[in-house]
Amino acid sequence: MVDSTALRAAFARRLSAMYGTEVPAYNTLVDVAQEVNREVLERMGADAERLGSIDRVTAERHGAIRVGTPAEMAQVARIFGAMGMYPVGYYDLREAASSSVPVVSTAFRPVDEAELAANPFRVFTSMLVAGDRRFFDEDLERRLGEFLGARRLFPPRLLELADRAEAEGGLDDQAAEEFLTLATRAFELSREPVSRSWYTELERISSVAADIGGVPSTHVNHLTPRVLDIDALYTRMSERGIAMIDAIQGPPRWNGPDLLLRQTSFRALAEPRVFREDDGRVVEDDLRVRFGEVEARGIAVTPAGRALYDELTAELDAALAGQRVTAEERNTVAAGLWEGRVPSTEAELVTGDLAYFTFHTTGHGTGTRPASAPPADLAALLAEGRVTARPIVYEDFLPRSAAGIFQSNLTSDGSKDVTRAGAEFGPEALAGVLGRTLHDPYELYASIRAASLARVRDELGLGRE
Ligand code: OOG
Ligand code: NI
Repeated sequence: MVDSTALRAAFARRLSAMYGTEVPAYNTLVDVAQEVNREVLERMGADAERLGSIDRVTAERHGAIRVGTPAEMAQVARIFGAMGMYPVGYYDLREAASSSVPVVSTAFRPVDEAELAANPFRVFTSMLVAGDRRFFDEDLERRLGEFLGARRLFPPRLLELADRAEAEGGLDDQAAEEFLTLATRAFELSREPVSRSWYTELERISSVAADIGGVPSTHVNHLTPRVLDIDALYTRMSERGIAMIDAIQGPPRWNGPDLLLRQTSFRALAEPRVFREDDGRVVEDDLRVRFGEVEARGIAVTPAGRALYDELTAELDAALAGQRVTAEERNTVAAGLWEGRVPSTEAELVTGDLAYFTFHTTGHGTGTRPASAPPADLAALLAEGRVTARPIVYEDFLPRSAAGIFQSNLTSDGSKDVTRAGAEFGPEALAGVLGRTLHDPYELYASIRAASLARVRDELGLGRE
């Protein structure tokens, strides 16, 4: 029996091998990330593994895919469900300033602590909102519906195996092999001809819409390795002559713990694609839609921590409004803001309830009362050294960075008619499409924290709260 954890790990490896043959620069990115990770491990020892073992980090990837309809989204949920990946979080990229990205998104990922530790593979998945009048008029919505309704992204056999795997917790060896082969193939770049006029019509509105709705199949948009020092990686990729986007997205490099998520990418590459012209001729041309991204993950923050992050981001924008600054200058201003306002130690993040941690007994009571009963409150337990805190890594995404990633790789500005009202499509609607719970990331982090506190109370004989 190949269980869902093993299916997920194997699928991540196969996608990685497949994407490496399709986009060789991805292999360079993975090589450089691993080189940097080895150096960080040598330099920092055990501290380098504070946010995940080196084995986890080395294997860790996120993918991004884009689908066109609720029916396709529901099928994706079944395929990932087979691999123990469930929808977490809601991202509305339509709202991103001035951008023409007519999608809403979620991330499929494991939700349990042990599953995340075994293999945290996650896939950022976006769905076109064809009913949004800021982007598509009624006629185009109808034609999109016809085009998308006529294509089949996932063969019935793949979906059947997915359902079986989810119901039974895995597949036998032969069925697992078939499932993995079909699932990987579904995300390969297709050689099927793309209608030039249809693609171009959609591209005028949004290159993301064209990438999704202009082609008869789907594909991985990018696959992202994790790196322990993204600043070092950025410099090294540039030295290798790979054109990176201007900046590292997310929190700045600063003098304190890594929080949330920092990401950067290299620019979309021209890839050969087959087109059918209006006169019926089939020609080879190229498209720039796929790219390589890399990320450094930090500690998950609580709602209060996130509010602080958003506030500092808004202040940074205000401070730099109308100025042309380099990425380095921007980082300096951001780091300055952070240093005054964000605690620079994990201990203060714990006491300020700004970030998520798990708690563990240390087996000793240093401090002043080694033989006495442990104090009941967490702050005292930490102060006495009876309990230690370990950070919980951020497993999710940042909408602004996601918008930035989309944006930096669009080939056309597209057009968005902001005078029209957008279509309502919130988290409840997305959950309805998925036919499953759309998990709230904060609740997941909080429950991992709560489970660790319950263990601490048991181990110290403190009784339940
Ligand atoms: C997804 C962009 C978002 C991230 O890492 O924030 C994303 C896409 O381009 O389809 O992958
Ligand atoms: Ni990404």
